[in-house]
Amino acid sequence: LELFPVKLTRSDLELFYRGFSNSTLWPLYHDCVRFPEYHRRWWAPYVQVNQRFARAAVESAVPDAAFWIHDYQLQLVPAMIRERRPDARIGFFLHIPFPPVQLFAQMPWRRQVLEGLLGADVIGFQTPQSARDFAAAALIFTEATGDEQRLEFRGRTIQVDAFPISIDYAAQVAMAERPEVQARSEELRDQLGSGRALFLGVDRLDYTKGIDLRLRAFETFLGRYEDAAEQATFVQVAVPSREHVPEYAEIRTKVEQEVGRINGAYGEFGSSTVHYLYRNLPPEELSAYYLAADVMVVTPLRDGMNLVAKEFVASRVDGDGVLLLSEFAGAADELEGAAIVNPYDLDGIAAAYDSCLNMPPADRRARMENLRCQVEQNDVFAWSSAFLGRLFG
Ligand code: ADQ
Repeated sequence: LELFPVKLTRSDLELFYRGFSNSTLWPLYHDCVRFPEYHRRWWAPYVQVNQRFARAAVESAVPDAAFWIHDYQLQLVPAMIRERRPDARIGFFLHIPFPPVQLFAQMPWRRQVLEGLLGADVIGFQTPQSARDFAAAALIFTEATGDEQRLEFRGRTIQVDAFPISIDYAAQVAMAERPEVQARSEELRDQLGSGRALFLGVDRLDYTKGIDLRLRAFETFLGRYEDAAEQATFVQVAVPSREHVPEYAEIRTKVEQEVGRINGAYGEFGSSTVHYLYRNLPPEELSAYYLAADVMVVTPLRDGMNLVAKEFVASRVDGDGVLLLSEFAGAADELEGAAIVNPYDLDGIAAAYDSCLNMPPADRRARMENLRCQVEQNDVFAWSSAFLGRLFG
């Protein structure tokens, strides 16, 4: 494998990355849970950086190379490569949701973005809904014709479909089976104190992940159910992310205030009710946390897929543990056996915390077995074969 870096300047980082990619596209594509900003001074660098990637890809590729372009930062690259290599096979995969037409319509450069993507032969999404939303937008805002799965555009046929991404299941299992990971998991459980249930959240610290709301729901849960504070602990592991984007600084403050408030009200000397780690953890350590949890709480307001949910499932080599999953994560389309919640419904989440804790062990195990089968069969290798099979098929 050879890598060819494409250099970004400080100004690209500001305008292309923090600006157009993460303050325009990211919120727009996640249900506008924050206000997307539209600035011409961000759009121009987005076009330029995409040009630079397209040029670098073509220059480093052998004559009959195929191209596989990933994610929202590079949506113009397919058409830019197509211009230079009209006969190339080009695939594009979007890792985040594609928004409904009513929201996508906001974007001043909607036609250009769609035409950029339509340079590909296969355009892949995480869910059938995103694939449908994209096709609908292309039919409305460009001269493309066709249906949800096959579009005709400027004399070419473009296939549109869902390819739900996944994880390396076998590698995750092997890690969870390592004696030092098992020992670490035991140690984490011991530190909690006997009989205490562990709720776990693991996310990039992003406002789409619903971390603040799930903590507020935990506060509601503690207030509503007798002895809940003695029986349950919440561990939230949050990876620092996009700290220079103002909305990310804001969500961090919100989460940290919530943690402080819960511990102020419910913590005891020497034992907190919520444990909050703002850092990256090594994969083995993360695996030990997954293995130690009673309830894995994955409640994004909107998420393309969510690999944490799948990593948790694969790590449960003991066949136990409950996955509480937002209906707005792509993973909810696939993962039958998870307990599903509406991440906006605080009372609903609080009630789900209680029912997850009290789920009969046989039910819990049956659900987990079902979940593990699904992730095992649909691992990341199945995902890439499905996509590439379509591209070369
Ligand atoms: P993300 O939004 O980053 O990905 P996710 O799919 O959950 O979300 O992946 C997060 C990754 O970060 C996981 O592999 C997880 O193990 C790791 N991670 C989380 N917390 C960590 C910590 N404290 N320390 C170390 N590692 C940590 C985007 C989309 C998703 C989509 C993926 C893949 O937003 O919807 O599933 O791409 O397509």
